[in-house]
Amino acid sequence: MPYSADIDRKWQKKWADTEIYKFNPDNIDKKLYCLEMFSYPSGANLHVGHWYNYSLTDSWARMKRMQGYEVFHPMGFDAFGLPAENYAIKTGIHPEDSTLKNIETMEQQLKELGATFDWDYEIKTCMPDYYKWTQWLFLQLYKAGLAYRKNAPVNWCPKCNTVLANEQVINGTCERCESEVTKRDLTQWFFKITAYAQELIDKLDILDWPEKTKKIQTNWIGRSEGAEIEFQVADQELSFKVFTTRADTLYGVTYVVLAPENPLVDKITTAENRAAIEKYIEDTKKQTDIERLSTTKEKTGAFTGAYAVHPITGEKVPIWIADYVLASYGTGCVMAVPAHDERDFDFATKYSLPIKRVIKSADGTNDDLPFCEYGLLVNSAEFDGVSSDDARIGIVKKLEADKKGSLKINYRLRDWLVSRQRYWGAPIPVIYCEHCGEVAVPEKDLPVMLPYNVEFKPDGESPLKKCDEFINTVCPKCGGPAKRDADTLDTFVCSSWYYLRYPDNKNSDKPFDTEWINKILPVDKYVGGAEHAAMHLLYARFITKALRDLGYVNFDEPFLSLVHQGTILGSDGNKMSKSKGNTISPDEYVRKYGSDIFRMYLGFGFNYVDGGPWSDDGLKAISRFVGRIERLVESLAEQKQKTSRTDMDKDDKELNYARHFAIKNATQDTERFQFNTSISRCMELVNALYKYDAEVKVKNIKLFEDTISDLVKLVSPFAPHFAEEQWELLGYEYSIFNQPWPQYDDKALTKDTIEIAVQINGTVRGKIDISANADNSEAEAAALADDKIKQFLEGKEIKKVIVVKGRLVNIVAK
Ligand code: ANZ
Ligand code: ZN
Repeated sequence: MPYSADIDRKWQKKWADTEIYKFNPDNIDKKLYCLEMFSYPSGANLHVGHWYNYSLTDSWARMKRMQGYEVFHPMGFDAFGLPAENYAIKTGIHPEDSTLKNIETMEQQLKELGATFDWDYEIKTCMPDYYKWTQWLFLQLYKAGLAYRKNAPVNWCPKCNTVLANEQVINGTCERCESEVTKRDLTQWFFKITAYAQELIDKLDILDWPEKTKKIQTNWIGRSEGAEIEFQVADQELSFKVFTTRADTLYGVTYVVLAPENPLVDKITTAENRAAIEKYIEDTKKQTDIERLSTTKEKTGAFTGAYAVHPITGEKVPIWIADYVLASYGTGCVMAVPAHDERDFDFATKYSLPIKRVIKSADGTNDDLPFCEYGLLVNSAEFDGVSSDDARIGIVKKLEADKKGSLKINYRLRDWLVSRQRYWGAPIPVIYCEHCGEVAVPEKDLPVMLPYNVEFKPDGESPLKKCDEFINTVCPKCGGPAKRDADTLDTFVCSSWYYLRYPDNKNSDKPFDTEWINKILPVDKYVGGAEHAAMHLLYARFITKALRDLGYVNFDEPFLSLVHQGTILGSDGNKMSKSKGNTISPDEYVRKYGSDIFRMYLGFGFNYVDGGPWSDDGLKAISRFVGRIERLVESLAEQKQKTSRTDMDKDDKELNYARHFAIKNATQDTERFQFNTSISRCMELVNALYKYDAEVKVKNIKLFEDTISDLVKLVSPFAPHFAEEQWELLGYEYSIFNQPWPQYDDKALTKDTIEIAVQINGTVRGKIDISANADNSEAEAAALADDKIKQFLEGKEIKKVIVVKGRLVNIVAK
């Protein structure tokens, strides 16, 4: 029976009945934790992207399994969050109902894909037995001071009606709906990821991750080495610090700028400037940080009427506010040096503030320009002629001695905003009591259940606020009336620790058993989209480190090796989207060709990490390839009874070479997620087998069979159902996936004889086969013993023989 979807079903049933992919914890010494980023059950179907990620990572996992690893390969659903909620809002179906239904469909499809997932370890983050522990995680961070609430201007998406983390704002717009993001002052929960900023940079070194992703994280964390310098407010007992990376420009400060949000502004603003300052503060609120930092935006600001005292010269410089200074970075105060900073230059020019040059270029080329970046200091008695680099250190040292400044490292990374004004998420386990204030829900009272009967349509307030049965409670401390926190946790909190729950998903006493988790983690291979570089992948690293410091795990990093799959685009080269009508439905192809052909095509048609535009041309080639293997298996069956040889002649050696060449290279390529070339190697081996089958009359049947069986093993990761079927037809024991992966033999790959040319007086007169490691005298002897050469030499006297090792023998004769 030629391969079809029926064969998929046959083997899927057998795999399920025999529980072949069940993880065996007793075999932990050989463990290999292989994980794909789990999916949002937001739409109803698996799309090509899921197939691409899951089926090919499964291919990798299958090879590892055959190589003797005890592969832990779980699957689950990131089931809370905006996509599910928005889908529910659109369809009018309750998020829980739609989500659970979608999960069912997706589970079914994932099974049809034919992967090695051990479904016993499945998790769904929207279920109380999971989110109980998400809430537990929150409480651990809270107790450790790593979760805190503060009032802050936050990113607000008016369409999604919720706050967004900084990472979710892309060029000033919401990453989900692309609406323009505005700012709101709200009291929100944050996780203190900044406490780990340095380690999050440093430990990247030990990770086998794509360099680009490491770079994105490093940039997102944004370490900046500089100094904090203190300025006194003139005639007042007030002071503030600025953060600068250019202490060398200190002598060029002609004014200072505070962020409009800085609380000091209110204290120092003079009566006559107050109205203008207040208006400016209001205007600033309408803008996002990204807009404020835009270099093309015209600089604006307002004068407070107050002055600051220069820490070295004692000069008085005016204090301004301007939106180009962000409240959330550094100290929120800047010393302005218009001669050497472009933004300050624009600002000073606009408001006619003085510009004072204190650096000249080393070669004097741009000294008549209004500003230059680095060079030698001028106009600064003590540091005259000193280079920018040296002056930076010298000036900070001088300030340090006067207690007016110190070296300081800043990070661009902000704490992670985790509360959302939405329904479909894990409720935040905190209670507010009139007497006791903020009270954490005791762990024994977890989970704080998400109620079902809630008006979840968003109106800017947390839907849970209007749910009386949820919001009203009693204080765990004093028993008095109290209210629950009405916000839910960002879904990225659910996914920041899910890899820790999989291996112990049924534990009802703890989120996971530490001893067990320390054995099975870290994840050895993690595969998922590159778009998670600055969010999920950073959050998960942070949570692992926090749990390590709290004693729950003993490793530093959750994901040792990371691969990003590429994106499959529509055939028009655009991102697949329903509105463009360029989406590909895997289901149709799977029905028509079977899962394996679709899987193998995904592996063959693209470079895994690049992806590319869809085309189904290659599908037919894969279909033919599969048919060719089937015919080889049939041909072998027919010939098995025939007379056979057992020696290794030239043809046999050639086939054996092709076999071991394929094993070596396909293994290496699959290991590196280079599936396309791995499959090409298998195709080459099929060609070699066809040649052997057609040309060799009396075959070495054992060699023929062993080569076919190795071939079937090599393709088995990509076409698991098909390979299982061929394995059975070959008459071998179930299952191919319990077989060892083929090993290549280096000896078969070194050719034992080579052909070299024989020249007489510089003219090629013949070719001889000699042993590949023959030395010069053996080569010479072989050349002289050759009949044809002997004829040429008849009657001549040999004067000299020159051997070029491995290439030729030249005989000089007269
Ligand atoms: C004086 C100066 C002179 C500066 C000069 C630069 C060039 P990075 O590298 O990104 O850390 N700055 C400090 N805090 C700021 C804030 N809250 N909002 C906007 N800008 C701020 O940048 C540090 C530099 O950005 C600091 O060094 C400061 O300007 C500015 F020729 O101080 B500099
Ligand atoms: Zn109380």
